[in-house]
Formats: sequence, C-alpha cells, structure tokens
Amino acid sequence: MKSGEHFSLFETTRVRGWFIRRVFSISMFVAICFIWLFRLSHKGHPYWPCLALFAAEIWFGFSWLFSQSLRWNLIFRKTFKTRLSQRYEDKSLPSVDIFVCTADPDIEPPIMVINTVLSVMCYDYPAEKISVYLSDDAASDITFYALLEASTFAKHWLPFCKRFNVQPTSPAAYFNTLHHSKPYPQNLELVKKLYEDMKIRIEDAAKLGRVAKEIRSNNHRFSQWDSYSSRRDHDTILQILLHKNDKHNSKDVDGFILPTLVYLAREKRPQYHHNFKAGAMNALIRVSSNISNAKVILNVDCDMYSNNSQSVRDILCFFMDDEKGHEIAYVQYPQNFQNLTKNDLYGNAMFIPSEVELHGADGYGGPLYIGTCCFHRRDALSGKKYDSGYRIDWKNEIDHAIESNLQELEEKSKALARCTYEENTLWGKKMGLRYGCLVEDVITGLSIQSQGWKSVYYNPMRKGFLGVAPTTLLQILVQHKRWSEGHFQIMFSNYSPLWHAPGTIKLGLRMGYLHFNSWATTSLPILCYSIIPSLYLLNGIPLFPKICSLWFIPFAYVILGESIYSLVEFLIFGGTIQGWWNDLRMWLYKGTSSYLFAFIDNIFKFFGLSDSPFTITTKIMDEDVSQRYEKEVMEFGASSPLFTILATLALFNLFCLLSTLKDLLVLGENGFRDYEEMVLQILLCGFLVLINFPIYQGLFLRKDKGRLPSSLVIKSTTLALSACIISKIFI
Ligand SMILES: *[C@@H]1O[C@H](CO)[C@@H](O)[C@H](O)[C@H]1NC(C)=O
Ligand SMILES: CC(=O)N[C@H]1CO[C@H](CO)[C@@H](O)[C@@H]1O
Repeated sequence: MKSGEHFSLFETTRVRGWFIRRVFSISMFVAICFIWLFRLSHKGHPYWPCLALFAAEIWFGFSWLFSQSLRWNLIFRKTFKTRLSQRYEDKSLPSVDIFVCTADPDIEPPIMVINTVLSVMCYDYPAEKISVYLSDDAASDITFYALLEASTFAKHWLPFCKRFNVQPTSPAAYFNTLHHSKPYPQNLELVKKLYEDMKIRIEDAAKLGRVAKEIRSNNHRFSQWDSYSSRRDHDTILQILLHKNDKHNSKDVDGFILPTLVYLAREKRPQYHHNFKAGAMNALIRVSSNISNAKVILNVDCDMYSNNSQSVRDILCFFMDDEKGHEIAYVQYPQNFQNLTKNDLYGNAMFIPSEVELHGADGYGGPLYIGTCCFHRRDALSGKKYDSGYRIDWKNEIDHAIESNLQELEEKSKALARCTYEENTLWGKKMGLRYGCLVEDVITGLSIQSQGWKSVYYNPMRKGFLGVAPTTLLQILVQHKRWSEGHFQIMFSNYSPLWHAPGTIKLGLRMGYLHFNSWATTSLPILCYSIIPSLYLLNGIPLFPKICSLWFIPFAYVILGESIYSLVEFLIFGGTIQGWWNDLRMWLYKGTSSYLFAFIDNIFKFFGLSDSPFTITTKIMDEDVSQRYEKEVMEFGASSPLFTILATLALFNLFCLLSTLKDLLVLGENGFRDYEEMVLQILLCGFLVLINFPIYQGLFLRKDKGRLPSSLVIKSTTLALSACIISKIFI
C-alpha cells in the first residue's frame, strides 16, 4: 500500500466534552472566589480560626487551579503499527535497549525479576535488535544465578511464545492465566515443567541465602564474586550472558538468535555515594552505550512485566514519525498493576493521575517521567539539548561489538560502571538521571523538557506493563511520603517549575507540575479543615455561613460540584462508586499523614536537621495479609506515628460528632435553631466520621492481626479526648 507513506504514524485526539468541562471549571472558580470574598467580608468572628480557614481555602483554591490545568486539555494517542512496518520493517528498525532495575533480593524476589526480564525479551521485534540489561544494586549472586537460569530457559520460552503467540510473555503471569485460555498449545507441559523446575532451583537458592557450591564451581562466571565483600563494597560485576556474536551459545532451540542479555552490578564503595536508582541507571546508560548503544531505551522496574509484546512497535510510531517524532524525548506508559482488587481500597491504581492528569500534562507537551515503563531517546536522556534541526538517522547504527570479542567488551564496559567514573563529569547534573532528589525520575523529566524536548503519554486500552501493587496501608503511606517529599524538593530546587527555564515550558504544564509538587503542602489545609470546624462545633461556635444565607450557596456549589464531578470522572474512566469513596479516603489519609511528615521532614532538612533514609516498599507478603487484601479489609497491623495521627483525628471527630448529637437530642427544637448556623460543620464532621469507618473498626471491632495495636488505641484515645477537654476549657 503506497498511500500509507504520507500518513502520520500516530494520531492525537482531544477528549470529548471538553467544552462543558471548561464551562464547569470556570463556574467553580467563580464560586471559589465568592468563598474567599465571604471570608474577607466576614473577618474577625472568631478571628484566628476564621483566618486559618481562610488560609486553607486560599490554598485549596490554588491547588484546585493547578489540578484544573491538568484537566483543561486532555488528549489521547493512537498508533498505526502497520504503517510503521510498511515503511521500516527489515530495513531500518532501530535497536532498543531495555533496562531492568532491581535493588534488593529479599524484597524483590529473583524469580519475579527474571519473569520481568523474560517478558521483555519476548517483544515482537527482531531479536538481534533487543538488548536487555539487568542492573542489580545488591550485587546478589542469587539474582545473578536466577538470570543465568533465565538465559537457559529463554531458549525454550522465546520460541514457544513466538510459535503460539503466547500473551502475556511473563511465564508466571502466563501460567496463571492458563485456566481461562482453552486450546492449550502443544509443548505446554514441557515448557511449564522447565519453568517449575527452574523456579524451585531459584527459590531454593533464595531460601538458602546463597548459591550452592556445585553450581558455583561448575560455572566460572561466579568467580567475579570472589572479591565481593558486601552489598556496599564490591567491584563492578558485569557478565554478557547472551550476545549475537556468541554464535553457539546465544541461539534458541529452533536455531534463532536470542536478544542480548547482560548482568550488571556497578562498583560500590562505602566512601562513594551511590545515588540509588539514578546512579544505577546512569551506569546502565554508559555500559549499554558500549555494548549495544541503541537509540531508544526502555526502563522498567523489576516488578513491571510487559503485558503487550507490541509495545516497542507502538512507541516507535512516536519516535519515528516524520513530522513530530524528532522532538519527542520520551514516551511514558502508565504504571498499572496486576493485583488490584475491585474497589481498590488503597487507591493503588493512581486512577486519576494515570487516566486523567497525565493525559492533561500530555496536552501541554509534557507528561512527567515516572521512573518506570518509559521509553527514552538516548540522546535526550544523555543530556543533549533539543534543536529544531535535530534529526536522527535511524538506519545508521554503529555496532561497537562487531570487532571486539566478548571478553574485551566486558572488560571495557566494566570501567564505565566504576564509582570514580562520574567524578568531575556532568553525570547526574546535566547528563543521565539527575541526582539529589527523592523523585529523581520526575526531576529528570522536567530537566529534559526544560531543554526543549517534548514527551508523550501513551495509555492504550490493553496495558503495556503490569506490576505488583503495595498491599498494606503503611507501605502506601510510606511510599507517598517519599514521593511528596521529593516533589516538594523540586519546588525549591534549581528546576522549580515556578521559575526554571522561562519560555521553554508552557504555563499549563508548569501548573501541572506544581499540582504534584505541592502535595506535601496540602497537608496543612487538610489538617485545618479536619480539626478546626469540628473543634468549634464541639463548642457551639459557627464558622461557616447560615443555611438560609446567600453566602451558603458558593460553599454548597463547590462541595457538591466537586464531589459530583470527581465521582463522574471516576466512573467515566471505569472506576466504581466504592472505589471513588476509597480514593477520597486515601486522599485524606495521605494528606494528614504522609504529606504532613514529608512537609515536616523537608522543613527539618532545610535547617540541616535530619536526613531521611531511602525506603523501599516491600513487595512480598504473608498469606494472612494477602487474604485481607483480597477481601478489601484495611491492613494496619503495625504501630507507626502515621497511624497515630490518623486514629487521633478519626476519634477526635467522632467525639465531636457524638457530643453534638447528644446536645441536639437533649435540646430538641430550640437546639436545632442554634445548629442551623452549623449545618456545614455538622456535615463536615459527619463526613469525616463516615469516611473513617475502617479506622474505628481497626481500633475497636476487629480481632485479626491487621487491626491497630492496642497501645495505639490507648494513645490515640487519650490524645483525642484531651484535645476535646482542653478546647472546652480554652474556647
Ligand atoms: C494483559 O494482556 C492480556 C493478554 O495477554 C489481556 O487479555 C489483558 O487484558 C491485559 N491486561 C490489562 C490490564 O490490560
Ligand atoms: C492476577 C494476580 O497475579 N493475582 C495475584 C494477586 O496476589 C495474590 C496473592 O495475594 C495471588 O494469589 C494472585 O494470583
């Protein structure tokens, strides 16, 4: 078909109903202004609490504005893969390097890691053009052993996937789905048995904590661990397990070449800062440039397996588009999860960010880089500035590997992963991932955009990558503490969207970034609103307009409008009502605990007082916990200051509401007239009590291990009661 030649490889469409959405946004903004006006014209009764609420309302207003910028211009992308193959198949499809990062074999089991590796080796793409790199920041010989096993298993798995068009290509995920798909492929039993045997061997090694002596002595490759002294102190360990130049070892059982497979544990020394995942990624960028040097790089976390073997072709439709391709630095996929429950108790799906907000950022040319499931242009990631004349010749690839033999290649590449390599270079500053921020990915994306590049958000129906979602409340809160703290750092960094790179980043996108960057600060207004109105309700003092006053209207409009809007948004994109309620609860919990701690930590850090440790959220769980997760029962189970705050706030509001209801009953009709002035406060307090139901359950009603510990029950009850009593005395 010749006519395909002139068409674009991808298409961008605007969301339907954008006009109504905008009209609604404007009306909401007007209502918000009226609320501000109300506070300005009614100041001073009682002075301080009203001032605090006013400050909170101003902040909510701004934060709402930021969130609107991410809804103003939603766009969706579609690719045309047939056009891509008509134009480029066989001649000039570029190579792709795939980075998988793992950091701890105890938290990220090697069997999960190799499932991810195998899934990305199986892309429907010429195998000689794919290179997979595993970065192991723990330098664990067990992970290496698992990868070695995977390289052998791949010789059966890849042809099997190809022949029977197996989907998804992660063996574990595929064998899990088997009971649905009826006609079993032949050879299935054989391949499955190979997998199960391999799994047992790897899990045995993991249980043992080391690789058995026989295996070690039978394979010279383990000799690199002879000089290993600890996770934080070892040489670079680099092994090319499969490579197209290695003609007899790197073919599958059908005689076809396999993708290149490389294991890397960069050098670590106690006296050098390793810069966490950003440091690992930068080592990978350099090492891969010496081995395969593909112009496109995919990076995934070790738990995100590929769920669609066409993804590489999809993203090439963006990069290789004649008209717009050259300005795209990266294509971000959403981070999706395999293990979500129906109503997503913990808001794990990050539903609104991935289904709405990133599409909105895309509308301004710049979805955030979220650290995984992202395809990069190597040039942009390595620090090249965009200029309008920039074009890439996809055909012209220099193959470093051709002349040298593999051992030489390994030796040369090792030098690139030394700790001293980055001294006095721009790595971490202007090249590669940027250092010094808890969300190194986001700041890297921002700095790439500030060099003039665009990025694209691609969120197809069938998800490209699926990972494992955290399954306890604490894991999520800790994760969000880190994220919000990192985002807050960005606001005051050199890359702050407030002032960085004037002229290159659009205002809408800046506001979008600020929406995320200001997460930590929203903790203060949320706290204000969860404490002050209830406290004054307890003491019978109104803080909001009367129900019969005209000023009541903007409050009602904003509250109803925002609730209905967010519910509809949730339902349109495929959520459930219960899911929306859960998401709202998580917003509240994150706001009053994670964001608050992130805020405080940042202030401390600002004055040089503390250093927050990097925490990885754990991804394995025991049977009990996973059963409760599947039943959507909230998992507390531990004592944490984060929970103390949540429980204290929940109880405090419960006491305020109970005391008010008691008064209402006792006072009867007369009382009701007084409370007419306090309808909003009663509703707010009632809402807080309703949404906190899982906490009351965890405190008083549940008996299982996932309940809140009794020490915490005592602590939070005491705190909440004292707050009530003290307020009675002082107000
Ligand atoms: C994952 O891929 C399978 C096909 O292999 C598909 O049926 C499923 O819908 C995908 N999952 C998601 C969440 O898109
Ligand atoms: C789809 C999927 O992988 N589901 C898994 C979710 O996690 C539970 C354990 O909690 C597994 O049993 C499921 O297979």
